[in-house]
Amino acid sequence: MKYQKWNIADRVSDSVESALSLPNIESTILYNRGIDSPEKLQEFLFPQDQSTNDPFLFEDMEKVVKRLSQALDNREIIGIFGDFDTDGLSGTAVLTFALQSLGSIVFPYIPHRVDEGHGVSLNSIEFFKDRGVSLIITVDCGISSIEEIDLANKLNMETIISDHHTSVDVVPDAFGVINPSLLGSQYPFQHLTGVGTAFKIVEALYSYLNMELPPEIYVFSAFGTLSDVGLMLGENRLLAHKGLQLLRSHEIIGIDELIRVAGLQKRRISTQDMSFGLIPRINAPGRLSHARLSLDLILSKNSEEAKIFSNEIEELNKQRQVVTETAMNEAYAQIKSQDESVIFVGKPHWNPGILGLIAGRLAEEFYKPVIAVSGSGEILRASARSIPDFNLIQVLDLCKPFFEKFGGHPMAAGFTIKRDLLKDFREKFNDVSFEFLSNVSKGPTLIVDAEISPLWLTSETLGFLESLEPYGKGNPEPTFITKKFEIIDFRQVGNDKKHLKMTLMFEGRVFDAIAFRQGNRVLEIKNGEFVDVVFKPAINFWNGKENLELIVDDFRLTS
Ligand SMILES: [Mn+2]
Repeated sequence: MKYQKWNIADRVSDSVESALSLPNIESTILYNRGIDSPEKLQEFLFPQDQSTNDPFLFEDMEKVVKRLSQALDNREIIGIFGDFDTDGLSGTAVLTFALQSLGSIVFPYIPHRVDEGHGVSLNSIEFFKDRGVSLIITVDCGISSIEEIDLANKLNMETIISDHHTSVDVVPDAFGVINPSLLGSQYPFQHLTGVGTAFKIVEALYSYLNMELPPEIYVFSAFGTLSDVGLMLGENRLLAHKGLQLLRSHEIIGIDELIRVAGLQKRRISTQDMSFGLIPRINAPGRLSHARLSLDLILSKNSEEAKIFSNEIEELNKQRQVVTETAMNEAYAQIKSQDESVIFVGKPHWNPGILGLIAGRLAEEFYKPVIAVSGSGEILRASARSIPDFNLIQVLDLCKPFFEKFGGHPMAAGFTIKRDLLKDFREKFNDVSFEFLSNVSKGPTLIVDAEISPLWLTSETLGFLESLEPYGKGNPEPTFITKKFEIIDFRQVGNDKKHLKMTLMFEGRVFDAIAFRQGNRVLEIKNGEFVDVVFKPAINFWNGKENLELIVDDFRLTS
């Protein structure tokens, strides 16, 4: 992408360098992530169980754990209701696996994305009742399901809510609520994900029963933690880090099958493999058919069955890619005729499950707020994605009378709207956005960790960079700049010549570089010219060989 501004961090002083006992570039990268003492360094590089918070700091945890242990003693049937994205699915897997391992009969329930939508569904309450459930636990949702939990109460089922979403209304009348974002929560780490919150319940229960947590619990937790764009520090970093490590070394039938169909190497699974390889596959069934398939795979204990599930998921993921690509091309055609400061795209036939993907990609590419709409009935569905400093929820809130339903975060939201109101809403949204956008910068800023010579990249320094994983918010993947690379070759690659591949030379050494989705910038460069390149180093496995490749964020001709 072409960035408006490059922001290159200063190198650290000698005193930081000697405090961390690491060379200057390494120290600079760590300092940029708030690490300035040996203690912080130790905790960051080797997150330990001891550094997590006591789960009993949640106000309701003690009574929740006692209730669960009573349910185990009385052989009660337990229902788990989880959201349909990777966070909710992995949280459902954590609770289901943990309780089944303790001998419980558990019925997990995942709602259909379009037919049932977010939050506890009335269908599920009936489903649980029919199966003799007496205790329901929600995962990654529930904090605004007042009516549904009232119904459960009426049918003599008790509910434990585990959620990490902030509630705007009154809290439902549940037996217990575990939620780090609850107003007045005493729990010290507010950034837990849905699965992280479910993990804390399991951690508390197992410690109450004096038992060790099975490795599966950590592995499942890593998925939701990495997929929900929470802060990748503190307990989230521990869960993702430990989960990844255990995944590399333990057999977990369902996940192993997913790794196989994705063509990844289990022993070297990285954050990127998770974010771009496994998590999109886990999300695919929920987008195109039913997320239940992914839960069945994650929890599968039979490799024949897991093979069938993972092949089905692979097929759905391929479909998801095709459907998204087609829709993206239709969206580009619509954008051509727009010059507003916000982007509207839509087609009646777009699958509602991919609207968020489309809006997200366009927002990133055009650096504008985007609304993607679909539906052929009277009620249309829409997903909206934003850019930093433009608070979608605030803007949409000013358009509230137009919506049937609406919700989300400052960066991502969704709503349903009557077809006849779409045109007026669009005008209103444009007007309101115009004011808000006057305070937002016109282009994104690229944050660069350090200027380096690419000769700095050795197996040793690449190993150091690997030790900083998992990346995420608060701990972004290290990004570097090298000035004055000579272009010795370049070409467009991929479908529709989407990407730009470059061969670059620096002090006599040659480097492969790829700029994803920047094929259209081919006219900016010529062989023999010099460019300043912002990139992330990556190791590429090809034909059994490891190659260094520079993943290019942006480039400019050297001035
Ligand atoms: Mn979540």
